[in-house]
Amino acid sequence: MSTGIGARVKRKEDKRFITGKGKYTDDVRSENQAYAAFVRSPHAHAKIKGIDKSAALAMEGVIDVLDGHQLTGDGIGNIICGWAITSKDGSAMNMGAWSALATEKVRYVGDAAAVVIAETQALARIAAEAVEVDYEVLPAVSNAKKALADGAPEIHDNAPGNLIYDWEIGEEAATDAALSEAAHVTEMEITNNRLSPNPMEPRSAVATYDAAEEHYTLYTTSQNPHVARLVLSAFYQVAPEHKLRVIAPDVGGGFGSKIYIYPEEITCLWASMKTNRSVKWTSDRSEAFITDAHGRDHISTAKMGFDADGRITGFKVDTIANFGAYMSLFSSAVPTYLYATLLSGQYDIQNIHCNVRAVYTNTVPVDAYRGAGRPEACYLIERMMETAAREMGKDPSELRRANFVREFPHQTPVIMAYDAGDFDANLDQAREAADVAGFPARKEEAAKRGKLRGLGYSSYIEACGIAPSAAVGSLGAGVGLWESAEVRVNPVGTIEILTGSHSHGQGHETTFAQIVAERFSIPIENVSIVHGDTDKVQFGMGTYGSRSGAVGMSAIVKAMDKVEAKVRKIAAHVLEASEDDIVIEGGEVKVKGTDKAMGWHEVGLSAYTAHNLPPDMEPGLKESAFYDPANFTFPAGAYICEVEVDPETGVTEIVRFTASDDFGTIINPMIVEGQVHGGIAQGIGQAMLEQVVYDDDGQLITGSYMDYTMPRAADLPFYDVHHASTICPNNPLGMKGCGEAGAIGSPPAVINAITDAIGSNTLAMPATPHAVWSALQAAQ
Ligand code: MCN
Repeated sequence: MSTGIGARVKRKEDKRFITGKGKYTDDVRSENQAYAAFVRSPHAHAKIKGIDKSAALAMEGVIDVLDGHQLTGDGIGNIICGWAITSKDGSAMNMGAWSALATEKVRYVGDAAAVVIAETQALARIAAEAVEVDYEVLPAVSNAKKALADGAPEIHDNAPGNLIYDWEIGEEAATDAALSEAAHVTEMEITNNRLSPNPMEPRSAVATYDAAEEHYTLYTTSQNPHVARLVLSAFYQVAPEHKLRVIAPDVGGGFGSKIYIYPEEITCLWASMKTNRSVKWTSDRSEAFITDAHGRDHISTAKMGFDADGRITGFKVDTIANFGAYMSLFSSAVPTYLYATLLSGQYDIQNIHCNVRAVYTNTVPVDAYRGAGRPEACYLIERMMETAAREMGKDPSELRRANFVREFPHQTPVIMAYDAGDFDANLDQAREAADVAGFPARKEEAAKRGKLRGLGYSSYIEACGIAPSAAVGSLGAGVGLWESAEVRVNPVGTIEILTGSHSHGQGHETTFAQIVAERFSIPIENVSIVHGDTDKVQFGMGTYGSRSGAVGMSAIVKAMDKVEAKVRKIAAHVLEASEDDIVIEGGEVKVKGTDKAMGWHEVGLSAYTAHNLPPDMEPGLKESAFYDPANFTFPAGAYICEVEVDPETGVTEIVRFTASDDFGTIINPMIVEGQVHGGIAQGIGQAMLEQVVYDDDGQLITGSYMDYTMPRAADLPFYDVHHASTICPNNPLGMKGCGEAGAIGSPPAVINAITDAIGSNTLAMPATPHAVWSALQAAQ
């Protein structure tokens, strides 16, 4: 059975995961293990007037109680946002100070004012309850629009009116002119609901300080351990890079929420030095709801103008983005370069203008969550397209076709240059698989049963594998967005791949091994993937933005090119042939058209024994590469959702969900389908079930699974997933990312289907039975 590119290889890593043998951060136990529990604010906004630690310190087994003044006094720096956005008036963004332990003020429910270090986790938690923080409660604001209003409580002194930045992209005057001359203008106010990421494994950190070596080791639930080390070292001054090892072992999902360096890891590292103990903290689910970065939370108004033939003439958007109480690591980039730059969708739109105001509120910080900006853009465009089609009496798929980009490369007016795609092919395939032609009959049959049936489309495009580094640097990014890889051929021919990507559910140990096994014609069992340890892997930018395939695997390909070049030289020398005649196949390195061959393992051995190498060749067989792509990749697709609504109750069932995606070259169709299934499940969760709710005082109403509804198996349909691929011209494998597509494309398809069924467009996510029923009543 083939295990190469295109093969449905079962995941190598699943053996340990499904037999309970995974090694997660919370499984790490050090000899001198102590435990941390944070003293968290019950108020959304309050001054800290004093902290009385005496009762907690008096408890037997409590090692120390540490506060923010001690932390800053030791020189630990503030948490930063790593992407500088410049407002349209040229001013820098207003980044308020964020100390890992609050000093003067707490700014959201859950903000930590102190930490208890104790002999057991239970004791640490009990002692944290005994720490008395004297708060002076201040007025709070949780809604972004209200935070911008006159007289709203101000959260950071250096952010007047709670405004972080007021940014724009595109040509406003040209867009206004296009809208004023349009034959039809569709106008909508659209909210993108706030979500909590909820990976299966909660966040965790185990920090150990070795006083003799002045060295720190941090095990943590990170998607990017090298970036964590860089930031911990360069900005938070926890330790110099060569004195800090960060290990992200098995990580049980992240969905973006484990990209960031949170207060807890910083505090554990510092506390391990202060107490000379290994300090462990593991979040429980309640703590995750009030500390893991949330996602989305946009309020937008949008106008889309059309000419008489249904061609889009202009698109104008005004967005308010809720950032929560502090600016998290990549927060500033999400509603700007990951959102507004995607507002052209799959369409040829000459005039686009988008204004974004980023706003502080007394809520958990908001940052990237699966899709990050692109689901918000896609939802906006695809709700507008469907609404416009209804208003103009046009078929929604025909309106889309009238506007599809068909020539590539295509430069949009909002930075992105689409490199390849065939949007018609995806739409055709999805329509056929969804049996759109048979929909009227199904609708009629449903009506006989008293049910309302609806069908909704979404033609999405997204950008992943953010690149190139020079371009993102010019837009304000504080890091490069390349990836590195090292290919180590061992003396007996087995291969270790050291990658800067990090797998936390995406199956890298399998797909990465597939391309290596195919290239060197060796069994996939002979390839292992090493990731997630700054002491093993030279450097890496980690996994987010569906970059590991397009960028991480490309780095492996580049390193394999170098290995192959050396293998050819060695074989040509030993077999006395020309390098050009060497082929690698069937586990051997051969001379084409002859019976002269060496086993793959013999080449490895030759490289290490070095008894018979070409003159001047270095011994050994390991090569590395850093790969910086020339452009993003642009996955795209067409999703069609069909629903049935019970008009008596508003209960909605997704009866059919069809996807046709373009992910370029597909390495492992089974893993890709799994990614699409998971993404769509999260998109359906956003569309129908999930929403973080704060009351006006900043108290979190949805702080547990009793109130925050995660999709369960029974809420989800079977998915019908297809592919219609175009090859990405910007990376050696021709791949496009697949990890976020489902979450980006699916929400508008669901809401378009429900609004089609109920004949009312005034429906916001999540479309709970109550929301659907209310919209239905309002329409009657
Ligand atoms: N792949 C492939 N062929 C393609 C594209 C990808 O076979 N044309 C394979 C890749 O080799 C990889 C997987 O599909 O094994 C996903 O690849 P890619 O799209 O490059 O995404 P990343 O590996 O970079 O993963 C990040 C992406 C993001 S941004 C989020 S958020 C997300 C997601 O992946 N979080 C996840 N999927 C997740 N899946 C799980 N189980 N857990 C998460 O936290």
